[in-house]
Amino acid sequence: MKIKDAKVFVCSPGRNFVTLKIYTDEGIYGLGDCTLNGRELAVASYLTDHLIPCLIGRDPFQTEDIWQYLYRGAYWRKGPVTMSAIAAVDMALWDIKGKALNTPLYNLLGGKSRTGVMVYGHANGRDIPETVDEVGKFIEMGYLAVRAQSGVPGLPGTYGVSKDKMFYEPAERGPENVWCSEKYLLQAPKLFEALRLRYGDDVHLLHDAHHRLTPIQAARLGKDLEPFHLFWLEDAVTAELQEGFRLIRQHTTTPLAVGEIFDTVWDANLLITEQLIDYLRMTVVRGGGITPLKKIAAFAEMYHVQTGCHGATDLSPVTMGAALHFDISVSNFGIQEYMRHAKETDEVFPHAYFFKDSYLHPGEKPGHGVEYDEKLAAKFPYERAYLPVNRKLDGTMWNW
Ligand code: KDG
Ligand code: MG
Repeated sequence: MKIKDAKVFVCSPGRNFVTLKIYTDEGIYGLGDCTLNGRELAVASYLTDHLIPCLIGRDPFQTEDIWQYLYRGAYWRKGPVTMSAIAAVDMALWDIKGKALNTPLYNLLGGKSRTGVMVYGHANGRDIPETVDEVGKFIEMGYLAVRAQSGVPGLPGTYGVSKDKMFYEPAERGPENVWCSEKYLLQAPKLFEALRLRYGDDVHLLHDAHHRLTPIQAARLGKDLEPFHLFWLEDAVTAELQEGFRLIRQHTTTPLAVGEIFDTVWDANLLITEQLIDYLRMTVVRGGGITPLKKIAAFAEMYHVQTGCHGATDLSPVTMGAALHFDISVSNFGIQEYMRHAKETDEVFPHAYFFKDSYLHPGEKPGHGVEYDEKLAAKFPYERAYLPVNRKLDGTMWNW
């Protein structure tokens, strides 16, 4: 079998998505996601102008060699544009393999290690009472784990809080956001105290600080949250300085998750080998595809670090499908994020995965089980988009 052609599609059914389709001379094709929120066209160009010409004529079963060729062979390594583009190629090739062998992708990754994939949903509210009620809606739907984000008194809005509830854009650009760590640090523990009072100890609760704290502030938050035994505290600090996590770890037993923006294992090398984190958030699209993610999971397993793939709505259903096959097969799976996509998105990307009896299941279709309706997608042209920005109360630019 040979790769005959490949095309990149950009569409916006509710939000932007970039999809790669690789065609073979035997009529089988594969799909990959390379959506990079706010920088979509850069990845599309990297694929069209640089990677696709190198793929033609190659054997699509050679996932390892093709990955090495695109990564090592470029000389220029890493970076979200490069790695998202390589990820799309890798996802599409694994999809082709599954289709050619007529088997779901998980069978090529070691087979099922569990019956279903535990996921967490996103609950948000303008204040604590509203957030507590929203968490209840997910528990009623059968979720075993819920992420809770609440508005902070004195701040007009904050990360993860939207007027929309079940379906919302996690990175909606509006007026510039305003941030105050001191106000937030007073509020967050009260939210989790209220949640434990209402729902008891069984439900897993998660929280995302979205890169806004310093290590010592994160240590304080982790300590204050200990009585409410979170499943994880995510992205408490920006993680360019991996050593910063030593400081957090010294002070708290709250489990730590990080890595949704990491693009190779080198972003997490120290975090893993020093056991400074509990969950690694890298997912298939950002981490360069299934080929490297399998290796990273095996490496993390040696250091008691579990997986916790990013699954916000800016990752397309193709990434979700591929991630679920990965999740169900790796032995050190922890949890999978699951923000439901809008109806238009699901219609453009019909998929085999489904939520049933509290778990998400990848389905039994050959490959990753996600399709792309090109005709329908053409009705939703690309719309330029940027992620939000954040400033402190005095106007200083801060991390969003
Ligand atoms: O594009 C950015 C989003 O994917 C991100 O803000 C969502 O932090 C996020 C999460 O945990 O889902
Ligand atoms: Mg996050």
